[in-house]
Amino acid sequence: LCNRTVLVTGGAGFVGSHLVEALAPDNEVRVLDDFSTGSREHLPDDVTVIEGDVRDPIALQEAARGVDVIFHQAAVVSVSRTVDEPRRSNRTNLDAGLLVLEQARQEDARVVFASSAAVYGHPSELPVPETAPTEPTSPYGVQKLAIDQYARLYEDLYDLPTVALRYFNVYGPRQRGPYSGVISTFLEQARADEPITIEGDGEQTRDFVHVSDVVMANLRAATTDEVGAAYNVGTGDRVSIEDLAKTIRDVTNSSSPIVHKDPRAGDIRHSGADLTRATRELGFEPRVSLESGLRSLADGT
Ligand code: UD2
Repeated sequence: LCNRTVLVTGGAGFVGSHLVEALAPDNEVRVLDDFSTGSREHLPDDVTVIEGDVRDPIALQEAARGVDVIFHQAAVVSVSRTVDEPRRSNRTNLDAGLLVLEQARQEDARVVFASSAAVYGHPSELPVPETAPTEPTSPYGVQKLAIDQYARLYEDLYDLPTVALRYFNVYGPRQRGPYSGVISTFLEQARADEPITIEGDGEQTRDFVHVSDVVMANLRAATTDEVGAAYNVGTGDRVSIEDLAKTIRDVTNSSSPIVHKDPRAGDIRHSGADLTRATRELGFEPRVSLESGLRSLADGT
């Protein structure tokens, strides 16, 4: 993407900041972020920062004025927080998403949405294609599914170009904090030579996709003609949490023991993306293998 004016909501966050970094050299980039979890340190100097809440129509209007593309990454990403606070999280994850769509209509801008594998709940088949039944198991999944469907509908009803990207388990640099995902948790534990804590038997599997590949999917989504659709963003490979723990211990040369605790309530057993549609219609092909992604994380490169 080049010579465009773009808005990244949640641009100071984990995925958002990597996207901003990729866009900034060739585009005029604006970031709307409330810095509740994101950080200014992640942002290049030449981006315009609007500090504000995506739920605030005035802030959004200012941020979106004249843009060609909105990458909507702002969200409450903690699944457990959405379980504790379904209405509050709904305002950020769904109401704000609708506001983004309305603003995009005003500006005639394309919208690329961060959706989630959470829309599938317990997948009915593996790998799971976009056409599989959607039965979320958390408010988070319901909120992401609703916005994913609104995105499609806005293309249908108003001819607004929209794309929803259903992220699987994203990992990479800058992911940290209590809700940040198993890879960053295991890495911290391994580095400190503390026990690596597997929840449950460790036989559950996930499709871990490197944040640089998620950025690539967003860039493709910004130009594809195949709009009004949702695409899986994963790798197509699944790894068990037990194997993940061992690999992380190896790449960090850690002497951490691997221990098991109680399984997480409502945990999804297996999750993996069918990339047929994303490959065919977006030209999306993930490049970073889990092994090399983990190695570079461990080396800090
Ligand atoms: C991911 C997404 C979430 C949502 C969901 C949809 C992340 C960080 N979260 O949740 O936003 O899209 O998929 O289904 O990508 N585990 C351990 N030990 C730990 C931490 C986790 O064993 O210290 C296990 C956990 O029980 C689970 C697996 O690792 O089986 C992955 O956990 P996660 O929180 O990284 O991600 P997930 O798949 O629950």
